[in-house]
Amino acid sequence: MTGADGELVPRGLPSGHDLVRRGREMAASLSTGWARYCRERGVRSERHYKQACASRDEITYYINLGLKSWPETRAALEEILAACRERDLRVDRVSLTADRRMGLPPDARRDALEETGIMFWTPRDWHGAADDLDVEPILNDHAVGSPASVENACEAIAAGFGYIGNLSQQAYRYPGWSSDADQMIATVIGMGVIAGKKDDGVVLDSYIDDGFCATFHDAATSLAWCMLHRHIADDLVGVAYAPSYGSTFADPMLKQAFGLALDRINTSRVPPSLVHGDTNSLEAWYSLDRNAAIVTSDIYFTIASQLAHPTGAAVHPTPLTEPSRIPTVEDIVQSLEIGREAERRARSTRDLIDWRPVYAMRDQIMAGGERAYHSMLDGLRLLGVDTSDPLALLIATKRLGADEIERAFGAGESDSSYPRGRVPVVPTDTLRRATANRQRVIDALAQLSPLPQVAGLRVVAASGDIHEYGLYVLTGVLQSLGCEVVDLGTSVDAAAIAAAAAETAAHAVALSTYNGMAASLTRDLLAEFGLRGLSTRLYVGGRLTEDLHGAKNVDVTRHVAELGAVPCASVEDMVVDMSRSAAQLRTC
Ligand code: B12
Repeated sequence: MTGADGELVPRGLPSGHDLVRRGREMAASLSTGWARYCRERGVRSERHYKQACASRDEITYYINLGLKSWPETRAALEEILAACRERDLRVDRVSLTADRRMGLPPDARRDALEETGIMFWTPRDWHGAADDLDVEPILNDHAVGSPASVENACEAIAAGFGYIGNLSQQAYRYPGWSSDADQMIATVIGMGVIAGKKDDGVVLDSYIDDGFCATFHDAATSLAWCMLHRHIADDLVGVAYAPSYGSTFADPMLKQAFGLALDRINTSRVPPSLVHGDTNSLEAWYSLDRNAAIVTSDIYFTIASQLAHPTGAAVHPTPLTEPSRIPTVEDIVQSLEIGREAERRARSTRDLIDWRPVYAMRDQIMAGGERAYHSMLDGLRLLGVDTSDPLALLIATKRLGADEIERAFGAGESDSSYPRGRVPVVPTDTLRRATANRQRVIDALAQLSPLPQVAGLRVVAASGDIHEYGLYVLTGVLQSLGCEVVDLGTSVDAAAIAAAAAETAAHAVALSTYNGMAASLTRDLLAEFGLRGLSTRLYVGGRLTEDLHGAKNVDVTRHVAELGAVPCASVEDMVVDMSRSAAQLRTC
């Protein structure tokens, strides 16, 4: 795949090394803040504190929180910290989950659609996050990797954030931002800024499940991808790079084996940010009891692995309500309580686990990862990419995309019966789960009487944000029923969806949206239809929520319907409606 300019690496790009130099120069005139959490523990940086905890057999805890603003987030954190003190629970670090608009340069933020997550509007917000409370702030989302990499890196360093993410979001697209080259240029300068602060302990964070690794089918490709990022960060830029992982890993053995493989490639010994709790196994239709069983076993094995092989990564017990809402204060405290209990049991059962099968799987992932990594570098070179230039590598891989990277450079044996043309060395949970989800819907539809008749309908399908598993199920099911699907992929703007609907004379449009702005996005998309004189039926699914009139996370299913679209709780809902209205759809 190439960019709009038809190239894998656009002509006339600046040298990546010059950009790194620029970043380092900016760092030289920036003083590094010292967060309260580190001050109170007498350590220079979080990196050093993590190293110390790992050597003391201490487990540290991580939570995610990102309400709309720092004052609102601070109030919630104060409650969480008070509840933790009262119950003697430990919480060390909080990822301030940012709104996607934080990835846009500051002057473009106000005009973009509001999603969920925190916005830092003023330097006071940044400094407040590092100083107001005794918990270490992390900026995982939408900092380095985004078009606002430089601004966000500088603000975060000045305030005293020790881990600044998120290289993995190199893969993301940002609302209204069309230049992937400018996004990657900003990323390389931002990495240079962080590199300039390496001696102060500042670390470039990368949460790998946010990017291509969320969709690789082979754990060996995921490891190879981390090796490539490590090469770019460590060897070419000179920044301390810390990949962390976890939310897409369900199988405890694979999760721990992958963690140990990541540790093996961590040649600079930078403690990873965290091991994230499994979030993807928690599905909306599960009971909380079932979620509790998943979370407990997941965190137990993660802690057991940290006790046996300490890396300094903080652990994260997933809130049980994860599938349905942004976690409340109570949800988070409950998750920490589960974590503490799991830690007690992991400590008292240290000798119960035989790690040898985990080491065997780690070695398989490592061997496949090495092969895929060399194949990536050799293959990129053959495609004319200067593999000694960090910018060229980032832009070329962004343009290739996860699917093509795995097809072209994956380590598995060729086999056309697999979706990416290769037998995975160690299959990811993502592949297994996606295939099962799709099959479940196909089987449910096959039980209906009469059978839905939608063959021949042309459907434009897109995700308005990064979430793509729902889209994968949707497109696969429609194709299996004989529809012609025009799949636009993820992070697609309303204007682009409407343009595709007009160009292809689509009979229907399917929009998947998760980021908490379902009604606004539906309104914008229907307005774009109006501009083009389209009356195409619009189906909307995913997480139909939005903050409305001061109320948080309101279910906007009714609002979506009132706007004139068809809200869907499931793919089955859409197929049944399409089948009923097939005659009408064909005449529109
Ligand atoms: C996986 C995941 C991610 C991954 C996505 C990886 C990927 N490449 O797809 C990552 C980690 C990257 C991610 C990021 C974010 N996420 Co997320 N994520 C999830 C998670 C864990 C699973 C969602 C999922 O894919 N499920 C699997 C699919 C197959 O099942 P499903 O969602 O139920 O979908 C079914 C139906 O809904 C339907 N469907 C879906 N779309 C459509 C469309 C149509 C037309 C139809 C008919 C049907 C349909 O089909 C599916 C088949 O059964 C959920 C929590 C959870 N456990 O559900 C949070 C969740 C959806 N994420 C959330 C958020 C807020 C985010 C972020 C915005 C966080 C942030 N501030 O950065 C970012 C998005 C950033 C961006 N650039 O857009 C929130 C949404 C909250 C809300 N709206 O109320 C959730 C609920 C987590 C939470 N509790 O806070 N996320």
